Amino acid sequence: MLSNKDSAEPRQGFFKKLRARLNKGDSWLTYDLANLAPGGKIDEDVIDDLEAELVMADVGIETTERIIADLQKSLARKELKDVDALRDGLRRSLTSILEPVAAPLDIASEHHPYVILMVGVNGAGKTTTIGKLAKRFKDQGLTVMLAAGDTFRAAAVEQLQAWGERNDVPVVAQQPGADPAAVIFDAWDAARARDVDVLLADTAGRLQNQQGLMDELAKIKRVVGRRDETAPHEVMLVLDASQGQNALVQAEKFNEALGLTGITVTKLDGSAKGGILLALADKLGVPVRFIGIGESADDMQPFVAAEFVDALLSSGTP
Ligand SMILES: Nc1nc2c(ncn2[C@@H]2O[C@H](COP(=O)(O)OP(=O)(O)OP(=O)(O)O)[C@@H](O)[C@H]2O)c(=O)[nH]1
Ligand SMILES: [Mg+2]
Repeated sequence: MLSNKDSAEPRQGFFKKLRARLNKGDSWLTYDLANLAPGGKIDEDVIDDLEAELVMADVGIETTERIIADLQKSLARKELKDVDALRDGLRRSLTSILEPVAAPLDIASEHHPYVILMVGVNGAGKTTTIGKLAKRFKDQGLTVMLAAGDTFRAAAVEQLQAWGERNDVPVVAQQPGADPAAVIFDAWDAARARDVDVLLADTAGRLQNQQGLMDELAKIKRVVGRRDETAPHEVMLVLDASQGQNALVQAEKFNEALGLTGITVTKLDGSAKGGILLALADKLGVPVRFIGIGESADDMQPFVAAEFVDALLSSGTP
């Protein structure tokens, strides 16, 4: 197995940026914790207020209930003596929800090429994520090829080619309007001929309720499978965190249509509070591979549950 190796240093820098950028540096959880319990005493009222905060932060009602039930048990056992104890309880609960989906993407070397099919709604960050991944894989010593499977949007091919040039990786493209399945099929042949390690396939954005376009993705998946029945090895959904609970609906529908194997959550640097990751983990259970906190290639790193919870619980100014 060739794995995604990350040195500690960029990781530290990423955590600082994540903490500073998530919800614009405002730690809604800790800020509110101190405010919710001004006298420092934790009681049912504080837990009720916290419940409302979690729901508003995109955690969703059912997942919030799960977290609140955990805290109520601790309260009944008289374990929540003060705000610190409440924060520790929250940390345990959030980590236990996120830990199971924090499974890094492993590029298995027996698949040549290892095919990653990128899907998602318009503007979620698919093409940018491909560019960032191309750089990451190249830096790890893997050879990479990109397939311009978005033949629909006028500038999509140029956008992918720009990432290809920047990272010095080849891009397989056809004319606008070409059948995306054919583009990706041909790209597979080119990748195999050149003994490329990873083939990253872009697709056009589409809404989860556009049945014809969802069927098109299923076709792409089938067609790639004709060359290598184990491909695509990763069907990765890209989700824009600022879409809140709607991102969960997207994830459920794309999962039904395609059987997702991984998710990348982008735009955690905007107004997003990040609660959507808890909802995704709890309700869907598909591994969250990467999180994105900006437009540059360094602004995306593998998802680490404990680190993310730390960013939620600590304020932006260390
Ligand atoms: N702030 C921020 N912007 C991002 C992030 N990821 C992507 N973007 C920006 O989001 C915009 C859309 O990204 P694309 O990669 O073109 O999205 P797409 O899913 O390929 O879009 P379509 O091909 O139109 O469906 C671009 O301006 C990106 O730079 C992120 O993590 N943070
Ligand atoms: Mg795109």
